[in-house]
Amino acid sequence: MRAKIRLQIVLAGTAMGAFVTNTVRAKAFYNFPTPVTPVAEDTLFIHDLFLAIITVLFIIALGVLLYSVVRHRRSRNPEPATFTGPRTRRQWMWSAVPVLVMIVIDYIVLGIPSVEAIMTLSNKGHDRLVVVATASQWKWHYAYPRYGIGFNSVLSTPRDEIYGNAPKDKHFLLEVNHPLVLPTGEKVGIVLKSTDVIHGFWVPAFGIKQDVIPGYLRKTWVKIDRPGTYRGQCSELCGVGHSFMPIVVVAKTPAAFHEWVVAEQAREAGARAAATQTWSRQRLMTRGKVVFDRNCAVCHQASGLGIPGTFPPIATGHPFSASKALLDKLSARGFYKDGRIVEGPLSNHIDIVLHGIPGTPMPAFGKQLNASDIASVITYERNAFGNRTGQVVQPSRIVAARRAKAN
Ligand code: HEC
Ligand SMILES: [Cu+2]
Repeated sequence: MRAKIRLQIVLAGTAMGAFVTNTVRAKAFYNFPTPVTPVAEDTLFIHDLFLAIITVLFIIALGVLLYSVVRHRRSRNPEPATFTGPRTRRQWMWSAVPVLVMIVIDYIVLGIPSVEAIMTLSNKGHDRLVVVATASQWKWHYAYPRYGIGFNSVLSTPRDEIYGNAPKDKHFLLEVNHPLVLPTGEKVGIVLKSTDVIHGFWVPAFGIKQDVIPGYLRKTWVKIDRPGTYRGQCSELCGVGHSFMPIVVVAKTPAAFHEWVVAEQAREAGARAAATQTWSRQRLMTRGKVVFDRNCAVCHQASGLGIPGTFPPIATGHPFSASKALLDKLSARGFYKDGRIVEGPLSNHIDIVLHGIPGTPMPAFGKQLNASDIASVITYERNAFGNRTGQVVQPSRIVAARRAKAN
């Protein structure tokens, strides 16, 4: 009997020992990712401190419990105690001391670092750079007002991996066509906006998880220690594409960052220049497919068949079964009288892509895509998926449509 109990204690002790060494080593396994910002460092520090304290308390409490079970087991002391609460001074001590210990732990040992961490998080100091991150169903748009650049950042995981037809990459669903690029060692303010529903900006290595609320401006900040690629995800369930809007941040040294800014400005200037050229049909179609797959397929599907009830098909001959409210909005613009996108007038098509369809999930792409991309995607929609209008839209027409609406 005795030997058995002793064995149990030894086993429990070993398990606990393994647990403790594991938490100590956890850094290398399933702990937080290595922190790279002051906020993340504070968070990890508090987490480790808390874990160390509760591990010690847990061992003490479990030890006392096991000791009592063995020491006062029935076979040794069949008289049950009749304890009715603290009476003597000593009994009061036994009750008061743990309460005091908890107060010290909660309000001092953990309280002070916690308040400090919250103050770090709400640092109002000067930002060397401000970027605006705009969340929409289901992508991010990053703008750098100071440099006049901005771009969409959309999932780049191939569809075959998503649908299980190809082996999954190491960064499955955590890869984008165009990451957010930030300089290291500088305080960067990140202003967060949403164009539709609540999204969440979450990058674990930064220790940041900020809800993005439509109609409000939220702000957070980072000061990244070292160059690298940091991956995160939208952390608020925001619709069917919720898992398809990761956040990828590439941190570069300030010098490399400025090189990137210059290259990016040149790329955007190139795109603006391209918008003044006349594009061949082939060029529009090739670019249009890329733009469609990146920006439209999340809803209208790469097949162009849409999703009944929610997202209308683009492909010809597929009627859209949806609520009257949704259908009315389309028929008001000449779309979907009998399930053919090609019957929608071109000028309305342009208007829909530029300005979206208010009151529906169809987003306004006017500020997210450049004129060439919008011209390409409209040309593509009107000439792919069995749609044979033969119509070609030049970027200059989009530039003009934008201007007309702006006035
Ligand atoms: C977030 C989901 C979503 C995305 C992304 C999206 N759409 Fe739509 N789109 C919709 C919905 C919903 C409607 C239908 C609205 C209604 O019923 O009034 C629609 C309607 C349309 C229509 C008119 C109806 C039709 O199918 O003929 C066109 C054209 C269109 N979208 C083009 C685009 C293009 C081009 C893109 C990409 C640049 C795109 N959409 C991206 C949701 C989306
Ligand atoms: Cu989201």
